Amino acid sequence: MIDVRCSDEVRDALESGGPIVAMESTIYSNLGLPAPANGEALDRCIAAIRGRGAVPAVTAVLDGQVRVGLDPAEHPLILGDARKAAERDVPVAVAQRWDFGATTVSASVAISAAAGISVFATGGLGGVHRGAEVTADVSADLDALASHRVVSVSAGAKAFLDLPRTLEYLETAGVPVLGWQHDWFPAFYTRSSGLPVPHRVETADEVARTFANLTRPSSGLLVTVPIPEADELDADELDQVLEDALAECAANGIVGAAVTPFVLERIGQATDGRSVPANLALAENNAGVAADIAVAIAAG
Ligand code: PSU
Ligand code: MN
Repeated sequence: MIDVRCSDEVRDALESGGPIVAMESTIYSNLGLPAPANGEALDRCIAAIRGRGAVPAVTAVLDGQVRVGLDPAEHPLILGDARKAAERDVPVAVAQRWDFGATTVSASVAISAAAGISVFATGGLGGVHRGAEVTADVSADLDALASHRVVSVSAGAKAFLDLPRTLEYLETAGVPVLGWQHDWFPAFYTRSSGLPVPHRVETADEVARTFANLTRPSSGLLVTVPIPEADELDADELDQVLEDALAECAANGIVGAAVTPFVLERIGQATDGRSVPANLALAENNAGVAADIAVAIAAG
């Protein structure tokens, strides 16, 4: 099993059974948000988690070490150039002593489970890519949700993915999908994809009770939180941007792990930066909801 180095604060919380919210590092690196929004996102998510009574625990591979919980002085290390580390890359990043392996959702969920952390917050989840019937491009995030006993909180998944198939995958994999005070699966920048969520929940206690009653010893659940109304973007405008970005990927042979960072960059450019504040707002909102859930789980 992987050897995880926790910060003192995270270790203390683990020992006392206190609430902890794990975070990924890809969204804060150059593969996720542009500077300086990435640093602001990190600060706001951490503040949201602390403000709701939980301990934030950023995950990353630094200098070949799997880390959970960073000292603020170390934050600059995750705001720059990164190598993307999905779950399967983590052992390689350790063996080869990568300077900075930026954890995706799948890596973060796996590391959370290894550390004994029950709740993880992110912005958007990876999923089944459009055209996956040909490319077989299905994010490892989905398998990780099915394989580790962790609650993941996200604003659904971006509309450049195949959202109906993403929901089908989660159903097949036995992952409960709970809509946070909302009936629809969110599409990241927009509150609704038009697809209903299988179940709606109103409170963190409901999530905690669902988590306590999962039927499998090591599978997780997904809580989908819609972006706050005031921060939502226009769906029609985004559709066009996504079509164009995906066509550009196809034309330039951009495939596999490179697709998501490429499309994210194009969305940022095409929406003239308006996608960035929206991304920050939803990530911060998710972090707060995740903290409430962690508090409810810790209260047992
Ligand atoms: N979706 C976003 N922003 C992101 C990602 C996804 O809106 O930064 C990142 C997350 O780290 C996610 C990863 O786990 O991309 C999924 O990549 P892939 O599609 O290659 O599995
Ligand atoms: Mn992929």
